[in-house]
Amino acid sequence: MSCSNLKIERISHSLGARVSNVDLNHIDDATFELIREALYEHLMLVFPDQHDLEPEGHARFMARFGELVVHAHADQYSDALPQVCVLNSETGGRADVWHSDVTYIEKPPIITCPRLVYGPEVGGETMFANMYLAYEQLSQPLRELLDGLSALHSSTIDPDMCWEHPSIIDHHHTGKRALYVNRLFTTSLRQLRPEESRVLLDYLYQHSEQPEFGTRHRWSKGDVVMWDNRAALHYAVGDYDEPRMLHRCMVHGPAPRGNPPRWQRPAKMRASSKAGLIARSGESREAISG
Ligand SMILES: O=C(O)CCC(=O)C(=O)O
Ligand SMILES: [Fe+2]
Repeated sequence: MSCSNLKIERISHSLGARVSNVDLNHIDDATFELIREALYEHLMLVFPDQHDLEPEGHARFMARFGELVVHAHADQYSDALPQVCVLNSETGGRADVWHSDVTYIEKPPIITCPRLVYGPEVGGETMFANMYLAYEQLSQPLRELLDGLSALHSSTIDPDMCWEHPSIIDHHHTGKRALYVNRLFTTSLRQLRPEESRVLLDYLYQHSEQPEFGTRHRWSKGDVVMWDNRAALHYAVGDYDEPRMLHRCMVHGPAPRGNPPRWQRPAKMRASSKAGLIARSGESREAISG
């Protein structure tokens, strides 16, 4: 299909666009470039009516963005296509906590793209938040503080899988600054004391999850949705009982860039029951593969 037919319409004030008049099985180079630029401009794209897109075509389309990720903890579609993972609501494939995917590794995916295989008639929507806006709408002093702090992210399934990233990142493609912490995987701000870290992270989650920064997608059969996993958060609303299944591809990218920490980690504190409680609160996080 020629790129002149591509139609891109914004779907909310904060992020997201619907891309129509395109068949993801047949994309020429010019159309692909328009889609990539639209993704980085709108952070989240919806491609309706991709009824003929099979897992092979889905993976082929996504591989144009870069090397595909094989997720360590998610079910794989098949031995031949381990890059397509299966999120089945009946076997734990639910993610009803705000997050960005797999931030607990050195190089978290830059793009995530699920396709709805089946889902409930109503409900099972997915919410998104724009983390450029979250950054921009912090006060100058708080932005400056965060700029000097790194954040620890750890897997909810294997706590030995963890990585430290800047809490403010410079986006690898746009160069814009984004807040880079999420409720599911970020466990501490490393240069603060545990109590300080808890309070500040709680504030940052509440701030970034506010409705003004977000939008909500109601899925229809044939929908493919794609997001910028460095500049957007998402939340899969868990309000349904019917079976729901997604096939998902993710794209590898560089390690998140940002300024180095400006301070040392605080000296080890005296054992305090309060600090222990705060440190342990991470254990109550549900095991979600993200
Ligand atoms: O179930 C959804 O809508 C999204 C699930 C999710 O978190 C993901 O695909 O990364
Ligand atoms: Fe996710």
